[in-house]
Amino acid sequence: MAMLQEPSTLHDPAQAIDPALVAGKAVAPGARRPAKAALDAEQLTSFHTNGYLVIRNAFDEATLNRFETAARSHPPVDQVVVGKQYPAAGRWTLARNAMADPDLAFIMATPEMTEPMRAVLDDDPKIIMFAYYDRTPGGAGLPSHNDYKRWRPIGSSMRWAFAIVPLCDFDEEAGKLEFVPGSHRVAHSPDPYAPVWNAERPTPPTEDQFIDPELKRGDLAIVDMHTWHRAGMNNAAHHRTGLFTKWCAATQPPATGWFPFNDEVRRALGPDGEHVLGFSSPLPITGTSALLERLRPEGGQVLFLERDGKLVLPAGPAVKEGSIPDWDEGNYIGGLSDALAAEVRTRPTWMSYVGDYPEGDGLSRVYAYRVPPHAWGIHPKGAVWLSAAEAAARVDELAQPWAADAVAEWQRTDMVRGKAVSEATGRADQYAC
Ligand SMILES: O=C(O)CCC(=O)C(=O)O
Ligand SMILES: [Fe+2]
Repeated sequence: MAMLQEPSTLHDPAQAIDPALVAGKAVAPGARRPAKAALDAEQLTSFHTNGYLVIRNAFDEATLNRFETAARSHPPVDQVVVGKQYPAAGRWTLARNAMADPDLAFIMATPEMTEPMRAVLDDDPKIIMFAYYDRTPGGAGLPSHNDYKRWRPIGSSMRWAFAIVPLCDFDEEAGKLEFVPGSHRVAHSPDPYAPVWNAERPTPPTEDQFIDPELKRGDLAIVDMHTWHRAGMNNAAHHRTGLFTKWCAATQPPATGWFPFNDEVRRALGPDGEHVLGFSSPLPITGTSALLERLRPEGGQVLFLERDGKLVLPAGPAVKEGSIPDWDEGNYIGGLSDALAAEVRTRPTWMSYVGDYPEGDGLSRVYAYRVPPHAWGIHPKGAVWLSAAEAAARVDELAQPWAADAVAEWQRTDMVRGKAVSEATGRADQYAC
């Protein structure tokens, strides 16, 4: 079967550095063009070799103060800490749509932030999440982990990186943030049967492999999606605070779909900055739809169901699954998968986000799966399999007028997609499928 892309070498330190990239290429319309290259070749090589890079004093005091003053004016309680009230010992966050304050959001659109991210991602950088973390005195640290998570909107892109700005020194007292150099080398390979990519299971590091990068207030730490890290507990008398952000390559969206930011967050980024947000909408996501594709010699065909003279995509609800108590939302694969099992008697082992399309008073989040040739197959009553061109030609018969566009979007060959799973599947195996 033809491969749509060559195997990725993002995590291969030997990858050639594109000189145009170092010069800051591909600045999107409306993006601020940096006065000089964001990262030099040595910094880029260091990021790809070690899986992290620290830019010292990346932000000036005026910028840090503006963000910090705004953060202090909002209680960092966007995430409930069960049985506790701020500022009891714990980790408190200001995140999600609570970031809709220009004095919090502006920092995400500064060239000091976006241009290093553009360089390491080798693409337009898009915000997946941004949060202010406040680990109060006595707050517990985090054990060794990596954050590539197939069930999370903030972890399932195939190319993303953390960008962290400490607002105090992350030292022995306040709690270090430590990395394992080289632990990001997780092979990515194209799935043999579908236009999606697979990440290998990582080898967990041992505790003696961590190094302390000695992060200080105002530094920018950029950390690869697969790099193992751990955080110490806060033994200081002061709060351990910082800006924690995740960015993905524009052509490699989260496989679960984006965290649904509202338009206030987009507006808070300002007219010159709003393009850096991966997704926002004033409409809620109220449903899901599936593109179940089979491959024929003439190309991909997607399953429609003939219902009352119309051609309908198999659909489901948009259920907040809650099988894993993470704070992000946007992964609706669990409910869609249950609906597919009921309606067409199949339960795809993974699904991949395609887009969000208007339906009723909200949006339908669309996921795709390609049925492999060795599958038993999907043969529901009223099945009509259409190519993108056939769907476009029969648009008057489509119950969802956008369905042909969604098929064409799924069949684009310039995107790199991952395999997302429901939270329940991720719970059973973090590296499932
Ligand atoms: O608290 C820290 O410094 C680390 C945070 C972290 O690992 C995470 O948010 O994934
Ligand atoms: Fe983490």
